[in-house]
Amino acid sequence: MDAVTARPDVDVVVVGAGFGGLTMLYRLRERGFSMQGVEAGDGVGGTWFWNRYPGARVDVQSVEYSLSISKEVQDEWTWSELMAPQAELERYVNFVADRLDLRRHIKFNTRVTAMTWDAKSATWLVETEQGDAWRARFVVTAVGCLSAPLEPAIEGIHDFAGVTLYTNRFPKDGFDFTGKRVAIVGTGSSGVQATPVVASQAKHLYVFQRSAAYTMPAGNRPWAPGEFEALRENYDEIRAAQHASPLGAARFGAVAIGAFRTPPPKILETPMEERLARLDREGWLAASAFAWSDVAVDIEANRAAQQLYAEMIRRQVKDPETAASLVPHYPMGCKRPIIDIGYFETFNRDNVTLVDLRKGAIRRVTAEGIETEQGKFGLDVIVYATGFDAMTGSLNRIDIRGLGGRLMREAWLADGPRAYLGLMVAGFPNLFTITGPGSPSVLTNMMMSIEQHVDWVTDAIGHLNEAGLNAIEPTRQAQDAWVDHVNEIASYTLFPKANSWYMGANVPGKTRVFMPYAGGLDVYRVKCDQVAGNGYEGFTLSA
Ligand code: NA7
Repeated sequence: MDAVTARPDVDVVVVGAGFGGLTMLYRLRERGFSMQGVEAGDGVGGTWFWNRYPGARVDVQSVEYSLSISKEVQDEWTWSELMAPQAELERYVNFVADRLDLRRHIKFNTRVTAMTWDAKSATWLVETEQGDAWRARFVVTAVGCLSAPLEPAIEGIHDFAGVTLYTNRFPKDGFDFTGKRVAIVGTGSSGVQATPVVASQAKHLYVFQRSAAYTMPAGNRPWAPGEFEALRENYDEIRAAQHASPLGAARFGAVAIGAFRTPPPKILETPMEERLARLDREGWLAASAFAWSDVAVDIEANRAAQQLYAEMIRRQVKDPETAASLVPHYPMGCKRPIIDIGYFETFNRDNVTLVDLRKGAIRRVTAEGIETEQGKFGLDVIVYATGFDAMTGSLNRIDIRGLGGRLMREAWLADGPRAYLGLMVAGFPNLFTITGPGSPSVLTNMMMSIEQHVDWVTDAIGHLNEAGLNAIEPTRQAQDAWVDHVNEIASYTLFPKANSWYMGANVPGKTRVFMPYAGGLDVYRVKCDQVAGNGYEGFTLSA
């Protein structure tokens, strides 16, 4: 195709058909734009399409982890319990796609491999592994923050003669662990959620733990009679509370997230007897970073809360050695908090063994099982719950070439990802990144963050159209100032103190920088609105 004379095939290409991509397509169609959705999987759902492992469940209440863009969708869908499991979320996302008639805009089984900006025609050429090529005025990536799977760097991983499974690409029809000797490698959210379910089926389950996790009971339950119907009547109120919340979620789950901005007492100013009395009264909540106002910002306070957390584990897990191994060694609240259903109790079962890799690491995987410095484990199935190249992985796996042919992943190599508001990247005009690095994204209820980004992007494209303009790009000064601000906010927290995927620390060679914006979705929303209201401050708009 001749770039100079190239004409766009569509106004917008939207990459990804999870909640972000679907919401974007819906909003663009409302405004009359032509569009093409592209999705690597054979169905909609993104995270909820790929992560079909047993026990997978959302960690926000479903009435809040749901789309507010369509009254029909909101009024017609019934959640079956407080926090929906994966299968229900997958049914919901399919319902959304059908009810809003979005499927016809999406080409499935199609993986975008390259996007190239052509400055002369002010268009992107989007190419796929399957040989498609679309030219578009704008591209919106809705590729997810946790969607580029990480293969663990373990020797011999492909030598295993049994069944190898990955939580983030779990078989659609599930897997029956009955009678099997099973290993779960990894104790992040996926490993923790899968453990009790796999343990209930397997002959024996070995949980291979490199870092212990901070996890708490989800407090999930079915609805009381009439409870959901009453909530559905109240959606306006629920949405308003979500909008006012820094997390995009205002209802209480396992922990009192709604109390985020109402300072609770300081643990260091609370005598030990009162700390323990709170533990007796409130259980896990009293052992969380939400219960004390100094735990997230003061390392001494954090250590005090860790002691309460260790005490809670001792109260749950009968074997003292296992209980001690389950206590995390890094500060509380620096990795994404996990909520579970019966995780610690699972270690009281006779058919479950915790393999604490801090006492002897994995040497290699063999045909028969896993060999560690502590001995060999014969296995029939290995389930890897080893995580993702978070926030940037899915973008960096695409050859995104902006002005001057510069590759985005190279632009981000030295200093980590740099983006203005997490929405756009200097040198990459007309490319919007839904829940991109530098936005609140993974620190919030993703559904609210997605909707906020989608609305902002739709308005920005609409504004360019109405003004007869062709291109929008952030200035380097605005981008630098925003990245400095993101880092400054992170420096007030203990987030940078753990080797987390927030920091890129789980990917060998990845630059360590705290990627999401920790200032709260409510504050961020105001900032984005101000930027747009001031004529897209910090952006260059051109004809
Ligand atoms: P996470 O949270 O990144 O967890 C991955 C886990 O796998 C974590 O415990 C890792 O230990 C462990 N891991 C990774 N590589 C290895 C090797 N080579 N050997 C042993 N253990 C390993 O991913 P999840 O899928 O659980 O959750 C991701 C997010 O999805 C979650 O936060 C929710 O927001 C939803 P490590 O901590 O690196 O020592």
